[in-house]
Amino acid sequence: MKITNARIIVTCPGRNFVTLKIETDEGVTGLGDATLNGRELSVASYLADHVVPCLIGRDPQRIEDIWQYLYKGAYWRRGPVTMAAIAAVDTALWDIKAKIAGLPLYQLLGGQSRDGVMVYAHANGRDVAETVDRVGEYIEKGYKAIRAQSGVPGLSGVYGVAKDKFYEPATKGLPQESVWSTEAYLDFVPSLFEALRVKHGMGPHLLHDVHHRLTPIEAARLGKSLEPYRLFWMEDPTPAENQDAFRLIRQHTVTPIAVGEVFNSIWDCKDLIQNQLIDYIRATVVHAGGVSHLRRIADFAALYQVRTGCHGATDLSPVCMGASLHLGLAIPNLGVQEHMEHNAETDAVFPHSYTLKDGYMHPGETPGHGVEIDEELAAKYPYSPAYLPVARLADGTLWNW
Ligand code: CS2
Ligand code: MG
Repeated sequence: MKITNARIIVTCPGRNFVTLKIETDEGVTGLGDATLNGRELSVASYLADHVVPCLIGRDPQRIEDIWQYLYKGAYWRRGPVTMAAIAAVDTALWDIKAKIAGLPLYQLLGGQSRDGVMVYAHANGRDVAETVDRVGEYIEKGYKAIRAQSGVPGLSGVYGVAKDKFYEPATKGLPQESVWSTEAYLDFVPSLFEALRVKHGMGPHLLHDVHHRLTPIEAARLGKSLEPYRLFWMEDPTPAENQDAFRLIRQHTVTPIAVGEVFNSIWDCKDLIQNQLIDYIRATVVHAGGVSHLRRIADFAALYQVRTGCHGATDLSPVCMGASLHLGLAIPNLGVQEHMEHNAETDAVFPHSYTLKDGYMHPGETPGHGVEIDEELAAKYPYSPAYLPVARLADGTLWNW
C-alpha cells in the first residue's frame, strides 16, 4: 500500500479546526487533528509546504519510521507547530492501520484496560452560587468528575468563565486583554471549594485550572489552602518551562498537580515525572506528537505512578478526542480525560463513534479511531482568524494568561 495524497482541510464550524486526510492507493484513508489554537495556519502550512511532499509514495503501515523521519529528519526538533504536524500524520496513519486490520484502534494498543474512560466536565459560573449550581447540573448528568471555574470578585474576563454556555477562549480580531490580580484570586478560590463541598459533599471529583497564573510560592499557598476540599487536581499552577519550580510547590502541599497541555514532547515532562513533581500528565494526542509519542509519555509516567489527564478542550477537534479515548481505554495508567462538548455544527462536520454515558466515554467499535469528516459540510465554514487573550497585571505588566 502506498500513500497517494494528503490534504489539509481547514474549517470553522464555530471555531477553527485543521485536519489532515491521508489517502492511499487502496482507498483506505486516515484522519489526524492538527489544530493549534490561534496559530492554526502555521501548522497547515508546515504540513502542506513541508510534510506532505515527503509522504507521497510511502508505505502508510510504517508509522514509527515515518514518525522518526519527520522528527529527526526535520533537524529542527520539537515545538508546538512541528509536533502538531507530526501528530496529525501519526494519528492518520494509526487510523489507516486499524482500518486495514478491521479493528477499533484501542485493540491495536493492547485492548481495553477498563470498561470506559472517566471524563470530566467543565462547570463555570459568574460567581460561587452559579458555579455551585452548574456543578450540580453535571452531577445530575452522571459525571463523576467536574472542573469548577468561577468569576472572581473585582476581576473581569477571568479564565474559564463563559459569557454564555460554552467557554471558548479564542475570539475574532486581535487578542483581548484582561487585568489579573493574584491576591484577589488567592483570597477567593478556597471559598468556592468550601461552598462546593458544603453543597455537593466529598463524593464528586473536583478539579480546578489555575491556568499558569501563579508563581511557585503562590501556587504552594493555593494548594495548601485547598487541601481541606481534597481536589482531584490543581492544574497548571505555574508556568512549566522551569520544571524545578514544582519542587517548591511539592514542599508545601499534598494537593495533586496536573500539568502538560502545552507540552509537545516527552522532554517537556521527563524531569517533572521522574522526580514525582506531578500526579497527572495532561499532554495530548494533537500537541504531543500523536498516538505514538503520547503512548511513550504515558508508559514513562506509569513507571512513577503518574496518570494521564489528557487535554480535551473544544479547540482540540473530535479527531483528537476519538484517538485520545482509544488510548485512554487501553493504557494501564489512565487518570481522567477532559471532555468539553463541541457544538452541534462541529459534531456534524466530524461524525464520530464515541459515546458518553454516566460520566464515562467509549470510543466505539468502528475500525480506525472512529471519527470521519464531512468535507462538503466543512467547506461551508471558511477559516476565521481568532486569537487567544492576553493578561496584564494592574500596573500593565504582561502576565501569564
Ligand atoms: C484549558 C484550555 O481546558 C483547559 O484545561 O487550559 O481551555 C486552554 O485554555 C485552551 O485549550 C487554549 O487553547
Ligand atoms: Mg488547562
